[in-house]
Amino acid sequence: NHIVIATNNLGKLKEFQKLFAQKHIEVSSLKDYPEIGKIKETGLTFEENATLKAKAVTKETSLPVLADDSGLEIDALNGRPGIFSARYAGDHDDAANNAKILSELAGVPFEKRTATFHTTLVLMKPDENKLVVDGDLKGCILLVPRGYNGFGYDPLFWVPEKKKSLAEMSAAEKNQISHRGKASEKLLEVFDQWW
Ligand code: ITT
Ligand code: NA
Repeated sequence: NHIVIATNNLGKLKEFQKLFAQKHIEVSSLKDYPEIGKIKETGLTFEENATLKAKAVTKETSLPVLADDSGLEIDALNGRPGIFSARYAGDHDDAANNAKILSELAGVPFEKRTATFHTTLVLMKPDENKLVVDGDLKGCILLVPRGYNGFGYDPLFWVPEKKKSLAEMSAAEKNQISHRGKASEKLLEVFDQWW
């Protein structure tokens, strides 16, 4: 089995490689298809954006494709950055995004910094038949970053049950509890039947 992951994000790709290895599913990513240009994420929801990515890549490759659209929803910011998480501070720059979140939350006490990480996955066959699953992780936005693992907003995201930020966890630990890990688990449960 071989799936193309419709992502340019190396952090996501590494997590999927680990998650899918258990099922002996081989994955490639958009790095292996440099001819596929930027896909415009013009949707208004995670599912619409994941579907746009999946459709564009299955058209180009004629292979089954998995697309991931994710984001961080911060309660004190009315759910922002949400679907705008990747380019919140302008271009896709993790450090700038994190700095923007911290400055917008300046003065907001820890107990009011609750947030949810969300992932929607769309698995699509070349006939455009799709399977949609999602996963959430609840936590809090730290006052200062902690940890060096993971990617994106991980250093800012505190998981109370684990008493660690996502960036203080190993890849395996993060996959066990994360939004992407939970969504992938659902996907893998129905994968054989759907395939
Ligand atoms: P692709 O569209 O190519 O997959 P992207 O990074 O643009 O890559 P999204 O549109 O889903 O992906 O944007 C999600 C944003 O949220 C992006 O800034 C990520 O760095 C961040 N993000 C997603 N999952 C994350 C996670 O598990 N931990 C930390 N940050 C995450
Ligand atoms: Na997106």
